[in-house]
Amino acid sequence: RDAFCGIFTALLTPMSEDGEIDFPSLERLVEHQIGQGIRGFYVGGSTGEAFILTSDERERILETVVRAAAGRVTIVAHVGCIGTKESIRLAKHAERQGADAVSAVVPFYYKVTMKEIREHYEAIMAATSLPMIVYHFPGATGVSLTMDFYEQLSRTPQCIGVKFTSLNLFEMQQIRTRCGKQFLIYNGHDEVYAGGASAGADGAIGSTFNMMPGLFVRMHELVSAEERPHMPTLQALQAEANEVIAHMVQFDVIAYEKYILYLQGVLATPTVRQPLKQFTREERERIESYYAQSET
Ligand code: HMN
Repeated sequence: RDAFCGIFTALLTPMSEDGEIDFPSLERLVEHQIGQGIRGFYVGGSTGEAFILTSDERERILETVVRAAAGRVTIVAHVGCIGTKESIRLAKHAERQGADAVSAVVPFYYKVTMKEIREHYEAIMAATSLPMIVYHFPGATGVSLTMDFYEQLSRTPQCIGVKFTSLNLFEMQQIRTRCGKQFLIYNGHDEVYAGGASAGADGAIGSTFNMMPGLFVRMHELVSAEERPHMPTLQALQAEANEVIAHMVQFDVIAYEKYILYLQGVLATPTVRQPLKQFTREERERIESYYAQSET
């Protein structure tokens, strides 16, 4: 269980200027992250631009990350697609590659009921022996999962938890109560990590950990310590992270994080894939002058 608690970086997918995957930068990003205390990687999620990659690309990204991480951290492969068949294909590939768990976004676009959604997860689980982490992101999928859904799925030992990307911490707390202590909850909105931890989250999966893993690793240490966390320190760390996040959300999350890692020399280019918006020169200058100001 320990291997699944903690800070998981939702990895970006570095790209070259023509929008093709930049594997050397991906390896550099993996290396840059490991050693900063993260527990693992969430590979090929929203931050990884999964839904605008081909399945072959998703497979090659996972292979690269597994190879580069070389057993040093836990690997969760996001295999979710809007269809069950393709999700199963990716899940089987993840198992062959040696991922530690799979995760799948709630199927979106076609309107199905909780029953079909549950059967979708059951079919993916039946296809491999890997643990499953449900990916709940109502803001993107438009699907709100019910408490009965969580409770039923959590009775299947193979379904080990949920990545909860919502600001509704009341609902997060209810999942904790309804599904029991064993069921892992990952906070998904980095700006409320400290709140999510007090609502019962065992860890977090987030995109901003690409840019600032250390802050969240420190917060995780504070909230997991035996004694009561030092609240002023916890609040100050969350405030520090949120200052960056408040600036970032005025732009686009993925492009912003790539741009910062590009400035830091980790990525070779800050390119995102079409149809995502590339930053204009004016936007780049605004970001650079913000950081130049905060350094002075
Ligand atoms: C993933 O699947 O890649 C992520 O874990 C997504 C993650 O939950 C992020 N959500 C979005 O980008 C919509 C957050 O880290 C988010 O970027 C952050 O909380 C800022 O809003």
